[in-house]
Amino acid sequence: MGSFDYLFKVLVVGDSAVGKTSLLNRYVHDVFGKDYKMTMGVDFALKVVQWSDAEMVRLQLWDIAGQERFTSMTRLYYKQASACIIMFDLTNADSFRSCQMWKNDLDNKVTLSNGELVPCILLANKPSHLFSRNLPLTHFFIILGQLIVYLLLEPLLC
Ligand SMILES: Nc1nc2c(ncn2[C@@H]2O[C@H](COP(=O)(O)OP(=O)(O)OP(=O)(O)O)[C@@H](O)[C@H]2O)c(=O)[nH]1
Ligand SMILES: [Mg+2]
Repeated sequence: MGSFDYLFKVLVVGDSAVGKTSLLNRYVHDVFGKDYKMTMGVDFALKVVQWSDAEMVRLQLWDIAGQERFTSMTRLYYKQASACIIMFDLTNADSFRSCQMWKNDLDNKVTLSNGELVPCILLANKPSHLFSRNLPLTHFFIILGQLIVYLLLEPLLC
């Protein structure tokens, strides 16, 4: 039986401090640091996943800085992306509102080789933070409501 090697370039985008670097550090190196050190431009990590006996998946994970000052530079790295994770922080409503901007920005800069939009998932981060910071439950429901409205309207907007 032949073996197959797949390579996917995955972008991770979202506002500053939502936890993009932390997610990748956990996924690739299994470490988590409490201190915040902003990403300067772009970082890169590689994760090899043995998908099946015959299939190996190589994930090129591109950690895109959320700080606006890096915008013009980081967009150069969107080229040839296969997929994208758009992240927000559950305790930061602005970071959720920005997800639409990140999605539009991505769609304006890059498409798949067949012209289709790059597939994205929306990732809500810091659930533990939500409870440890004792935020009012209304905060959570506001974000949940916005998410539901977005999911209902999104097909109409495409
Ligand atoms: N409680 C909690 N804190 C988190 C989580 N993920 C990240 N953090 C913290 O959030 C802060 C920012 O995380 P980063 O991963 O550096 O954020 P970033 O999105 O890479 O930020 P930029 O590089 O500026 O774009 C750090 O202090 C992390 O320890 C999480 O799931 N839960
Ligand atoms: Mg970072």
